[in-house]
Amino acid sequence: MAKEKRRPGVALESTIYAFGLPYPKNVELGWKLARTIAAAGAEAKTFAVVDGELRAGLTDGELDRIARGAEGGVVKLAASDLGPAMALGLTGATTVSATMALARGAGLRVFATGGIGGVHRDAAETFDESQDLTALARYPVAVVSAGAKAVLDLPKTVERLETLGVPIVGYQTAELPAFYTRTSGIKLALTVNDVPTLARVVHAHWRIHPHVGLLVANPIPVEHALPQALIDDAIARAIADAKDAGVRGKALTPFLLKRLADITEGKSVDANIALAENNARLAGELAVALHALFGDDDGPHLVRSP
Ligand code: PSU
Ligand code: MN
Repeated sequence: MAKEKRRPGVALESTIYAFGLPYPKNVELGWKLARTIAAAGAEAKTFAVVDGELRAGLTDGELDRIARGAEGGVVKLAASDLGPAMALGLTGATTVSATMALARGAGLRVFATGGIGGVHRDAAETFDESQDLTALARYPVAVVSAGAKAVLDLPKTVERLETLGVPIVGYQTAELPAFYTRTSGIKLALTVNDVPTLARVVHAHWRIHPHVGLLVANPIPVEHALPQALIDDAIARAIADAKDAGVRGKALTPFLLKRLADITEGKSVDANIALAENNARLAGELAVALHALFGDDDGPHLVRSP
């Protein structure tokens, strides 16, 4: 069979729908992200596991089923959960790590999400660090996100990415964005201001490190950013509530996002939707620009001898 020609495409995760946003706003966001990516000239593919089958692209019915989350028997899948989920016929939403693990196999180099997982604030005691971090070091995908979720310890998250050798590229920002807000006080070593330059950075990175991902940090649009005091207070309350309720591990991130939505009366949900859309737009543009640089050529171009 002739090798299928690659087309610019963007991977989307499904945990943001199943465990990050309320129904039916999550389904509507799924449709919206697909339209945004199409408008940029690329094709969106949402990843999930449906009855044990790996999917790159979901029907409307499947998206709806995934978006109902735990109530519909949907489980949360990190990269390490994929094999067991296939073998056992589970239906699950893919996190950033699981989506990264699958994206290149589906011909996709670019992935849009809201914010990656990272090092939790009490990690010194709990050791709770998201598999998203090791996935970035392991799978060659450019992940466009609004930084890491603000409920995390952002300085530790940045340090861990540095240890893992994952470049963080600020898009039109010199600071790591903090998901609901544009700034974190954490200066980035690398800023690019336009998509062609971003594509050249990603392309050059893969000449040297063909198997390592990148994090593109794209701040929430100014008009959708939440006031710093409002979100700081809400996060402190949500984390205290999680401690009181003894929530840990896989359940922690979904619990915190749900509490933030309640405490902010939906403002965190609106901000999350706005930043996800903003990331989808940049990811679509990046996918098109990278396609022009790579064409169908997916091989590494290593250091040349004189
Ligand atoms: N970003 C969002 N909402 C989310 C997530 C990220 O805006 O729900 C999800 C992603 O799927 C990410 C996961 O991979 O949270 C991280 O979970 P954990 O901390 O358990 O690794
Ligand atoms: Mn965790």
